[in-house]
Amino acid sequence: MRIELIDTTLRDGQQSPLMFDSNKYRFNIEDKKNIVHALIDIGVRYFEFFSPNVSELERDDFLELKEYIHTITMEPVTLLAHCRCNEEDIQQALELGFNGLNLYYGTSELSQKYNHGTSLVDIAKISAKILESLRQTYPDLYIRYSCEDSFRTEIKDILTIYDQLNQFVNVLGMPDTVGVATPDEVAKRVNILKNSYPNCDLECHFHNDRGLAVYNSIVAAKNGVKYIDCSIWGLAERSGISSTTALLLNLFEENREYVDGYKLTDCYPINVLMGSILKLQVPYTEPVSLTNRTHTAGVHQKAVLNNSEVYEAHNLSAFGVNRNSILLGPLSGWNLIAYYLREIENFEISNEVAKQIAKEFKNTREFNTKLNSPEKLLLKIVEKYNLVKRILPQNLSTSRLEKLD
Ligand code: HCA
Repeated sequence: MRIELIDTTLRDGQQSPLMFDSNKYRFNIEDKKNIVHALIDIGVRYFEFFSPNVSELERDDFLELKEYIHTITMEPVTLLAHCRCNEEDIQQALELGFNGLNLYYGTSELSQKYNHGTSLVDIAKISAKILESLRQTYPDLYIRYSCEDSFRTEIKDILTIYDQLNQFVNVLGMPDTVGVATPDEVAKRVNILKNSYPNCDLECHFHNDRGLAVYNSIVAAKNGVKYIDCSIWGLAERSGISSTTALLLNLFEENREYVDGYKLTDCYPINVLMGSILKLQVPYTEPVSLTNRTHTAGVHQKAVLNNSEVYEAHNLSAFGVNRNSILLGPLSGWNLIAYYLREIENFEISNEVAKQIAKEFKNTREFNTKLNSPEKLLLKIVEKYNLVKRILPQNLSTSRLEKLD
């Protein structure tokens, strides 16, 4: 079964502290169009937006994006408003043209006490009443209902609520709002909900406070969850949620059917797109990144020059990372130095001389000034050796040999 990714880059993503760190605060309409376009190209068909009452700007941008999306795909796309389960928010969303609702109500004891002051009994009663009439008026509307902070809400309390409203919704959610879920608990709860409500699909939203968001998402998928929330770079409140491309990579590794119809080669470009919007490098923790094909230690570099699979287990070029990177630096060994001087600087150099140069290069203490790039330092050392440069024909001088042999 294909897993449907629910993109929330434009909702939870804009709640990320990185928006502040990058002085961006919010995506502008061009950013949003580029993001949505790239995600549609990848194959995402579900997009979550703020509830229209969050701000006029978000409201206006949604209207423009809704029109824009129709110009880029003929396929059905579900545009979800992330709304509190109250009549006013729902009404505004429907008037604006959303064709899906991601409704939520905080159900943990903390939420009952400090967020809204409503008891579980009342949450169930209020929500069931709203949903029943919503379903009557809009028989085809995509409706998801979630107990927010599910993993700090006792499962019996979730069942009490979902028992009363499952017949009115398409999807029941299980957000791990503060990132406390563990894989065992995810598997257990998914199975309880699956068995209790066979007519509803399930959706998960995992925060990364313990670094488990992607792992929990995979466990959810393996246990039968159809919809998983994610965002580019995993942008979301605090340390975020599952990153779209990390999720696709892991779903792919687990079971090819999960990623049926997704254009995986667009994964790295979408991470670079976010980098260009935020003016930041793709995070080094992103699995689908050039960093993940970058090698610094001598032993690694030598092996990778011969066969990159020695230190690259995942086929990241299938995810759009089309090249790898070997960084000349203080940990490089003579193999890379010989390679660099022969193939890139065109010097005639024996292995013995390369070894001597490597020794000097590794022992230099000048690596940490910005002015001295490792390449400059190396060439300074090389000057003393009076090496001869090969003169290459013009047409060859730009086509670099990428292997030692
Ligand atoms: C929030 C909380 C939320 C909602 C997730 C959901 C969470 O930012 O309002 O409704 O699926 O993690 O619970 O992101």
